[in-house]
Amino acid sequence: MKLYWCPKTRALRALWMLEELGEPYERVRIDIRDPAAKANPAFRAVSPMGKVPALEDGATRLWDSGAICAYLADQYPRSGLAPAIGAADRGRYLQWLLYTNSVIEPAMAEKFSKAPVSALAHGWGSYEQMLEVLRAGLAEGPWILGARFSAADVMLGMACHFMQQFKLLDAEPQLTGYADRCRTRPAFQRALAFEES
Ligand SMILES: N[C@@H](CCC(=O)N[C@@H](CS)C(=O)NCC(=O)O)C(=O)O
Repeated sequence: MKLYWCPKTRALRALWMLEELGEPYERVRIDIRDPAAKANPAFRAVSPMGKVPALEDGATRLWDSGAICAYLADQYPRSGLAPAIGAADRGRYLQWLLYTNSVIEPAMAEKFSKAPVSALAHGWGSYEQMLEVLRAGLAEGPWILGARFSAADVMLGMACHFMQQFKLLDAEPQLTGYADRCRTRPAFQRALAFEES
């Protein structure tokens, strides 16, 4: 497998996921702020929008962090990072796996661009609703599926990590506690170390 990535981007989600997975992979660094690097044809064949993370696994090409986490967890089931199809918590897993890109990110973009909120019409409701539902989902913990860590925690945990870094969770002890737990995972620490190398 080949991961196209760039430090200080959403690619950290895929890096953490691959480190949790423990399968061999190659990291290809693409500076997305450099137009020449972004135009790299091998990269663009995997990532048509020129975005990171992007993953190549044989003939499979993915260019979205959520899709990459979903794919890896299912493709490598021995990692135990996804409940199997038919398992009782499969539905809950899928719901939360998609929450970061379908609800957290658009709600944040709306809030910080000061775009008009239309909680009824927009699939992500509102920023406040997004936080309230996430809090409720994590009420039992320690992970979003309870005792079991999964790829859904990679997506949600990284979202909380970034929100905390941007000082958006100062009044959210439950969500900062979750981000802290995520950061203690050795795979998270390894992914972070690649960013700094
Ligand atoms: N939905 C995508 C978004 C990826 C994305 O927007 N990545 C940004 C970096 S955080 C990027 O590559 N931007 C470069 C560009 O659009 O030119 C995902 O979750 O992977």
